[in-house]
Amino acid sequence: MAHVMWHLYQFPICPFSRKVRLLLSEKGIGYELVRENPWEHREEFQMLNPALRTPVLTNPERGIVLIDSRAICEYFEETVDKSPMINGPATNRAEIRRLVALFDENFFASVTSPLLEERMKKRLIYRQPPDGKILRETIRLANDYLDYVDFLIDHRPWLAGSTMSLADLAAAAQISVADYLGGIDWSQHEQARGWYSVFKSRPSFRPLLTERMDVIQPPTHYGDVNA
Ligand SMILES: N[C@@H](CCC(=O)N[C@@H](CS)C(=O)NCC(=O)O)C(=O)O
Repeated sequence: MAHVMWHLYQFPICPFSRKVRLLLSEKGIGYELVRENPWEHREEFQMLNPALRTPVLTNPERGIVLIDSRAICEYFEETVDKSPMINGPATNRAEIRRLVALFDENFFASVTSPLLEERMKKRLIYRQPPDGKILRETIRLANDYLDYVDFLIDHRPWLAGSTMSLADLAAAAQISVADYLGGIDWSQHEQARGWYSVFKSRPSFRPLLTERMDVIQPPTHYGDVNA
């Protein structure tokens, strides 16, 4: 691997860190992981990012600190030509950005965030059982998003158009975390499953699928590239 100069502060099932990791790998940029549980409010981390959120990407040699997955992705999109991820004519770039926002904002708020709360934070921080009613509701909402992915993939090879883009990376990052936390029922979603299985076998995705959160285990199909 090339000389590593980037350090990514993250935890294994942070969806925004996953999006950044997918983008860095697709662009061929080496990085090292630094494990950070943002809810622990570590003082050094708070000095780095007062918002106390992951991902944070630093380059100590060059004195660079990048914060917020969108800012980070756009930084590399603007500085590295390889594998453009917000590409095509302006209308296509707008479509990519629409779908990135749909997954980063809406899917995260309705599905990933409640799953992280119920299955991870209640276990690790509050020592409480998950709320079954909330879990059922998130699975139902995730299903609506997968219906929409089925619809998109019926009309185009990739989510935003004819080539892979940041929209695919953002969606796969959120969906993979929801899948890890048992929030995805793939049974009725042939097109979404086909699109996702292409991702699962990409070299950029493989390392993510083998990492585990202590205590919280994913369902058996999660890491299986043939599932
Ligand atoms: N808009 C931010 C969102 C980052 C975010 O919400 N990160 C979560 C983890 S997935 C976090 O650090 N939450 C603080 C906490 O859990 O205490 C981005 O795109 O980077």
